[in-house]
Amino acid sequence: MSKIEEVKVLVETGKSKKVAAAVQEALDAGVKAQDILDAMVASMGVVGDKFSAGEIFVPEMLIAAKAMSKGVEVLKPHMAGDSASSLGTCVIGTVAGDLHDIGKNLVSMMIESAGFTIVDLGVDVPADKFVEAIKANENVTLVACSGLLTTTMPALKEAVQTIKASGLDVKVIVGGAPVTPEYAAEIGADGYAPDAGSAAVKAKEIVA
Ligand code: B1M
Repeated sequence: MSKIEEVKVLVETGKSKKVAAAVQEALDAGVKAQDILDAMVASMGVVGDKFSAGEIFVPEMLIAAKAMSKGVEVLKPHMAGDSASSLGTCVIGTVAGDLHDIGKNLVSMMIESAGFTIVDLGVDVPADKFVEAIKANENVTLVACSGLLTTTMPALKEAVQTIKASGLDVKVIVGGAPVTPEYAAEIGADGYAPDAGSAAVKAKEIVA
């Protein structure tokens, strides 16, 4: 089995104690960080499909997520981009009612490496907490809201509209698997991105 396949299997089966070492071994063997990340994201897709098929349940999804997070920690220093410029502070969080944070953490990592300072509010963030964080932190230029569930898309809308109604001068970017560019435009977001890499590109574009 190749190093990258080994990482995939360890994530899918939630072997969090072994993933970090396997990711490091893959890097040492010359596998690119982005390829390892893509493999782990694909693994989470497999996990989701198994959940949909009733082959696994929430605890298995949770341990797979923990395993992936361990792998991402090892990759983080290898994913850093050009952060020489300062584009201000980005407040980021997963919206109210939603506990998914892997995608949000990847977006955070990429936006940070694009030149933003990150204030991460975590998961299950009510709309008014985003506004409080914009006021409480210096030079907030961007808010990034993630939502992974179709049931939390209204919370995404509430977050964007509460931020906009506050009159604070910030741009808002949204994303997450069920979000579409059309929905982002409909709820008044300034930007949408389908994945972490393009979120960083879009963040720079809308703040510039
Ligand atoms: Co949940 N879950 N989950 N889950 N979970 C999904 C999302 C699901 C698709 C699984 C499935 O049914 N196939 C499904 C949602 C269906 C839907 O609404 N359409 C689902 C469900 C139903 C649920 C529960 C309701 C299950 C239950 O309790 N019956 C429950 C809800 C809990 C809650 O949030 N209130 C639940 C719980 C959980 C766990 C807690 C067990 C765990 C999360 C742990 C954690 O995050 N720490 C979990 C997991 C792991 C998943 C799957 C398997 C993996 C998610 C993931 O991390 N993917 C997921 C299935 C899947 O994704 N195929 C699933 C990898 C990650 C890199 O991708 O988060 O999509 P993703 O992020 C992407 C893009 O979306 C984008 O960039 C990232 C890639 O670069 N992106 C942005 C994300 N945010 C962005 C923001 C941006 C821009 C881009 O700008 C700001």
